[in-house]
Amino acid sequence: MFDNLSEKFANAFKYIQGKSKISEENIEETLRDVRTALLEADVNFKVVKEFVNAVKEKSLGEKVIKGVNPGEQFVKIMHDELARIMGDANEEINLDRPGIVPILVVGLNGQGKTTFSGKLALHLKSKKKKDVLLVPADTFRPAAKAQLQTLAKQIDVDCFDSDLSLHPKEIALKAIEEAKKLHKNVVIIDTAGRLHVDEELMGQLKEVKNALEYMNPEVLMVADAMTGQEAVNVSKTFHEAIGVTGIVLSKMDSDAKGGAALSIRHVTGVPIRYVSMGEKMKDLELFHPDRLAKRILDMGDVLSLVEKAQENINESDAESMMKNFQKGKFTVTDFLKQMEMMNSLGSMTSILKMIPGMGGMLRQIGDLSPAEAEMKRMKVIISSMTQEERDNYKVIKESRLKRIARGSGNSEDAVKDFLGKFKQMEQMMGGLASMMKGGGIPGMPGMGPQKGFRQEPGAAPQFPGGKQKKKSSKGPWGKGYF
Ligand SMILES: Nc1nc2c(ncn2[C@@H]2O[C@H](COP(=O)(O)OP(=O)(O)O)[C@@H](O)[C@H]2O)c(=O)[nH]1
Ligand SMILES: [Mg+2]
Repeated sequence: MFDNLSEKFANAFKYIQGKSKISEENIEETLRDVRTALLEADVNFKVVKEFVNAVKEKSLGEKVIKGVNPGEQFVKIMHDELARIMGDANEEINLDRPGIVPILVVGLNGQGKTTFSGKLALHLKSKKKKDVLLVPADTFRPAAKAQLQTLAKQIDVDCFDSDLSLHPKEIALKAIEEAKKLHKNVVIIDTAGRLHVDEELMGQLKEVKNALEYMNPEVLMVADAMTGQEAVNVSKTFHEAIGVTGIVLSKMDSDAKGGAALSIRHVTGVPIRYVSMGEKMKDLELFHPDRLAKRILDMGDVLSLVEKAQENINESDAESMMKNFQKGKFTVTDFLKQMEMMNSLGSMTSILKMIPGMGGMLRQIGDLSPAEAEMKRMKVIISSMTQEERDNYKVIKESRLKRIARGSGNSEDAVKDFLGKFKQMEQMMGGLASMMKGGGIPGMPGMGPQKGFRQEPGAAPQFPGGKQKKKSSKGPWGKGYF
């Protein structure tokens, strides 16, 4: 998502890089390309026009700041304007009020309403410590009830046993009664959709909303980001017909061009509150316009990365790894844990994009999927290793090697290859650990020995534990284990 836009913006900025001052003439080409890029990303044309005008006005009006070049200044203005059209700060729904908060989830068919209902329930339960009741009220597609029940079970949240022969309004009212008995804080009602906006659907949703009006319900509209301007138009129609209090952009993990995210707030006036980023229940993010603007501009999103790490990484795992690391020990188990930590944060590409400046580099590298496939293969090999082997791979000789190859469905060469790579990693980790103790990174000129340590040019690199090993023709790490 946004890859294309990021790339085109980066190209557009080239025109003003190195200029000493932004002027009417030298900004023209940049603005023209920014405009084209936005239109191609399917951003609403009125939003584009307003955006480009605002950026132009600010760039020309801006005083030259010493030490900041006009290119950087321009990117900052772009960032601020992008964040502004998407809505400035994150506005999550307010649940800190007395009584039960009903949340109606609305939208067309297949947009991701049922999936989002489950994700929101999990988010409110785990992050906000709310007691949630999920309510299937899609009387149009009976299978939707079973779908929601399955999700509810998966995330361990109560699901109301709705009678689908009733009007959704009746279902909602009965569910609220039940929620009161169960002392719930939040009731999430998953409603029916249609293929297209129609009078009947709007009438039905309006009735449900009216019945709950006394409780001040939230109405969250789920819009599929892949449908671009269509999502914007449908949201506008829903808002005008029933009154929507927040928008959820779904399928943001797809290769949607970004038009919906960049226009929907501005066109409808309704804030985007959440972004749905995949089919798993934990794939839900709060919508942060400023962070998204940074991602679009390749400025990275370190805040989100840190948050993700805090949420997903098991502290005791990290601690035990750190202890091993300090001892200069690195086992296959540690390696597996590291890979799992990486995976829990998302795909390699998605993590790297959060690091400032990596977006552009990724575009040059192209596809990272071979590296991800390699990681998967390593995991399969490790899963065929016994604990003893994981703690000390050196016990793996011929017969064990055969068994691991067979068990993991790999060739013996593939297993050897993995062990060879692991040995390199072990040595590197050992080297890092000794450097932390003041030993210097082995084999790396300039990063080597600290003061008081002399090394002859061309001398064998320093290895973990201070031992000198023979230099081999295969570079500083020596030959592979096999
Ligand atoms: N990739 C991706 N797929 C999603 C997302 N949200 C929903 N889906 C998929 O889209 C399809 C329709 O979702 P569903 O929740 O049943 O839509 P509903 O008809 O609006 O309730 C399902 O196959 C979901 O797995 C998302 O954020 N990313
Ligand atoms: Mg559904």
